[in-house]
Amino acid sequence: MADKVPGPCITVSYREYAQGPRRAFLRAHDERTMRRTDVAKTALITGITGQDGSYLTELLLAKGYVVHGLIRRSSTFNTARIDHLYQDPHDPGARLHLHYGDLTDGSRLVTLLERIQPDEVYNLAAQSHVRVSFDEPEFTGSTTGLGSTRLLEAIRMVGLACRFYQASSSEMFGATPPPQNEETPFYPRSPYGVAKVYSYWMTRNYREAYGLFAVNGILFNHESPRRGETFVTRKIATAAARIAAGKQNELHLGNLDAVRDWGYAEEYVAGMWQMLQADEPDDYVLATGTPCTVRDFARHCFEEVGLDWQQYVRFDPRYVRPTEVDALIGDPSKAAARLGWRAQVLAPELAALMTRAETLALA
Ligand code: NAP
Ligand code: G4F
Repeated sequence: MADKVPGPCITVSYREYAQGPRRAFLRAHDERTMRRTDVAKTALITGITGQDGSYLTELLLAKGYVVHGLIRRSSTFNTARIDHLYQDPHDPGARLHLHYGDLTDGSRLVTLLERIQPDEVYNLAAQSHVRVSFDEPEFTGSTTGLGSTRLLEAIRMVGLACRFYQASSSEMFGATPPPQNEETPFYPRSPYGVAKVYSYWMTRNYREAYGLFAVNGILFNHESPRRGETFVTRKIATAAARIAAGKQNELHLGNLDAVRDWGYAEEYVAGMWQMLQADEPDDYVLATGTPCTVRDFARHCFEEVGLDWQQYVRFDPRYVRPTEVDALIGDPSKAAARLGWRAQVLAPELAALMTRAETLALA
């Protein structure tokens, strides 16, 4: 008796499946990989319109992948970060394809996966703003938490032997003091952090229960000129450039004492890809290993435009969180040793490059 478990085109015997779903998954994966050696790999990215999604798309297209992206239907266009990568779907050589869908819509994920048959799935979609998660805890739980389960379960239901990347976060460490690495206990301090911890464990559970090649990238803060405007680094860089250009007078911020480990997003998406190329699925921290306060990041940005930050920054309690994460400083030594991944750009250079980009955009 042959059962369609777990590959859509690969059958394994019931006896083999009875020996363990992990073994069946692995054999199906080996067969699928062998059949596909002569063709380009296919990836599905959720959150393709976000900061990381846009850099990852560039990276995968440059590597020859066919890239499919999940985008949310909205009444205005939300594809600004990937517009420069647009390819006419009528072009037979097009390698970037966008599909409407949402992580809150599980049946859509099933039909899409069935059609796309990806080799790699990068789950980057999330309500990713920590402060907003206190205002919208239920929506954050549904997208940032359950969304990952819907996607993992869709992969299992379709029977795909793909590789799966979960965008886990240093926010999961929360109140646990630094340095934080893969062994550090989680103590989340926001609905966002709690939802990410749930997704982290669901990813591990699908790895252990079904043998899925599923990994958690535990990424510390990473920024770029494409960062959302309300995250603190982009907010500061934009304000510094605008104040220098005479277009703004003040910048209102919350907690200046918070310590973060800020790196450059383009380098971090390369680490995501490296995790999915490893021989075995495992979880990795990506970080620079160096601390910087919000205050110092502001100083670096204002210095780039020749101003003293203290003359322009004002405190506004509306940006203070009900529970704060005081200090996140990552220990990326496992990723360095096993993947050869290392961050090159540190906070002072990052602040300067982001502020220069804002200044250029104003010109
Ligand atoms: P981002 O810029 O906020 O992008 C989030 C993406 O998720 C956007 O494409 C957004 O679509 C999409 N999205 C939100 N809700 C969705 C839903 N219900 N269904 C489908 N798509 C949805 O985030 P990012 O900075 O690129 O981060 C990528 C991932 O890494 C996120 O999961 C984030 O939580 C995680 N992470 C980020 C960092 C960091 O420092 N950047 C660190 C650790 C972990 P729209 O464009 O339509 O809003
Ligand atoms: O830029 P933030 O909003 O980033 P946060 O909360 O660290 O979260 C980001 O990094 C996580 C990884 O650790 C990701 F998982 C998450 O998706 C997101 O990308 O705030 C950074 C710090 C906080 O301590 C905040 O309290 O800056 C402080 N802050 C001070 N004034 C402010 C402000 N944050 C924001 N957004 N806006 C302010 O005016």
